[in-house]
Amino acid sequence: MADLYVDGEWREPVAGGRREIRCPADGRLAATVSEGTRPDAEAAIAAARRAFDTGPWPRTPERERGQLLLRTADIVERDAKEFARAESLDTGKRLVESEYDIADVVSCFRHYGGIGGTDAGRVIDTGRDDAVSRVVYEPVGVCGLITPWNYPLLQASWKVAPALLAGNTIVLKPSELTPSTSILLMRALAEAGLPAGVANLVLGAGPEVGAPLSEDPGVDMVSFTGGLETGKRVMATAAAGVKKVALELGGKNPNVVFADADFETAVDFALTAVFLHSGQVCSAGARLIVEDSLHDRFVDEVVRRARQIRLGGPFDAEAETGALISAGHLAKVEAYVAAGLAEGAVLRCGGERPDDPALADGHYYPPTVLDECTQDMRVVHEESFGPVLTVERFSGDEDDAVRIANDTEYGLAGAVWTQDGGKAQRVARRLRHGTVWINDYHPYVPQAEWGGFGHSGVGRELGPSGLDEYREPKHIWQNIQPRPQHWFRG
Ligand code: TXE
Repeated sequence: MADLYVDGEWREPVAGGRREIRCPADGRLAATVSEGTRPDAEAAIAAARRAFDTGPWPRTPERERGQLLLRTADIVERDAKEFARAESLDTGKRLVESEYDIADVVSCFRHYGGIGGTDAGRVIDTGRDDAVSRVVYEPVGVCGLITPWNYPLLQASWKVAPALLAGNTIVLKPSELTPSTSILLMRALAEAGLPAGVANLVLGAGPEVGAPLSEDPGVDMVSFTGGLETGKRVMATAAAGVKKVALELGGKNPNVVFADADFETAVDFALTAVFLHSGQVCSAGARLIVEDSLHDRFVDEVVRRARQIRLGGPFDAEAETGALISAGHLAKVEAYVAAGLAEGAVLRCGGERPDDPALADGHYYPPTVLDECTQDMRVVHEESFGPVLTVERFSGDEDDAVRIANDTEYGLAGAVWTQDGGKAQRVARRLRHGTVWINDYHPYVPQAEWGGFGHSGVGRELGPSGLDEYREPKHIWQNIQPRPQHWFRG
C-alpha cells in the first residue's frame, strides 16, 4: 500500500522505503507502512503551498469548511472500530481507551465543524463618517503539524481540525511509531471531499520528514507536540525562517492533596492521574504533593491500590493499563527510577520489570511509587513519562504547597484537592500551570484552552485561542469618502 498522501494522491515514497510497526504490548506486526524521506516531505510541502496559494480552500467560506469537518467526524464515527483497533495495535493501549480517544476525535471535529462561520470578524467604531474599519481573520498559510505517539490521532485532530477550519493547508507528520490512524484520517478527509493538496501526510523519522517542516520556506507555521528537546530544536529552526510556532512539550504536573481532601476520591484520582496509559500522558499527575499530616495514610493506600493494577495488552479485558511505547522508552523510565533511588527516594512499590511470562514480549513496567522525594531529584523535575509517581510532603501551608507545585520548569497541568472551596480557588489561581483541576484530574473540554506555561510550550490548543493559533487577525480600513487631503499645500 502507498501510504503517503500528497496532492490528493496516495504515493509510494521516492526512495521506496517501508517500516514495520510492532505492537508494544506483544511485538506482533501491527502494520507495514511507507517510510518517507526528505524529498517526500518537500513534495508534500510544495503541494500544500500550491493548494494554499492557488487553490479554493483559503477562500472557501468558513461555514463550508466546517461542514467538511462535520462530514469527517461522521466518517470517523462510522469507522470508529477500525480506528480504535489500529490505534491500540500501534500504541499498545487498551482497546477501551482507544475507543474513548476516537470518540474524543469525533467530538473535536464536531466542535470545530460546528463553530464555522465566525470569520465575519469585528467592526471597529472609527468615530468618523468617512471610513469603515473591520478586523477579519486570515489563515496563517501552510501549517506543518508534527505529532507524537501517546495519543496519536487525538493530538493530530487537535491540530488538523482548527488548522483546516481556519483555511490553512497542512502537512501532517505523525510519530513514526504510530502512523496508522493518521493514514485512516487522510482517507476520511478525502472521502469527506477535501480538495487535493489541502491535507497531506508524510510518514517517516523526525529528522528526515519532520525537520523539513520547520526548515522549508514553504511552511508558514509549525505546530508540534512532543518532547522538550525536540521542541526546542523545532523552535530554533523555525526562528531562522520567522515561522509561527505552537508547541506542547509535556509537563511535570503536581497533584496537591490537602489533609481535608475527600480521602477515598483523592486516592482514586491520584492513581488515575499518573497511571492512566502507564503515565504516557503529557498532563500525568506524576508528582504527588501531600500534606504532611495525611502523608502516611494517603501513600499507604495509594501503594496498596497501585500494587493491584493489572498490566496487559490492548485486547485483554482484565488489563487496567498497558505497555510502554518502546524498549528505548522502557529503559529511560527504568533509568529515572534508578536515579531517584540513587538520590534518596524510597521505593514503595513497582520498580522492576514484571516477571509474568504472558508479558514477556511487551515493554511493560509496573506502577511504581517513590516516596520521600524532593524537587532536586531528576525523577521529580524531569519527565519520566512512565508509570512513576513521586511523593513529596508539604507542611499544610498554602504557600508551601504552591511553592513546591510551581518549582518546575514545566507548567502544563495540575490539581488541588481540598474540601475548602476558598482554599481550592486560591491555590488553583496561584498554580502556574495551563490547566488546573480542583478535586478532579484529567478532564478537558474542546471549548477550553489546552497548553502550558514555561517549558511546557508556546501557544494553546483547543478553545478560542487554539483556533486563533491558526489564523491571523487582519485589520481592513476603508476610506469611504476618498478625496484630496491637502496635508501639504504645494
Ligand atoms: O519524542 P519526540 P520522543 C516526551 C516524553 C518522551 C520524550 C521523548 O518525555 O519520553 O518526549 O519522546 C518528531 N524535527 N513526550 O523521542 O522526538 C517525531 O518523529 C521535527 C511528551 O518520542 O519529540 C515525532 O513525530 N520533528 C509528549 C514527534 O517529533 C521531529 C508526547 C515527537 O517525537 C524531529 C511524547 C525533528 N528534528 C513524548 N525529531 C507530549 N507533549 O505529550 C523527532 N521529531
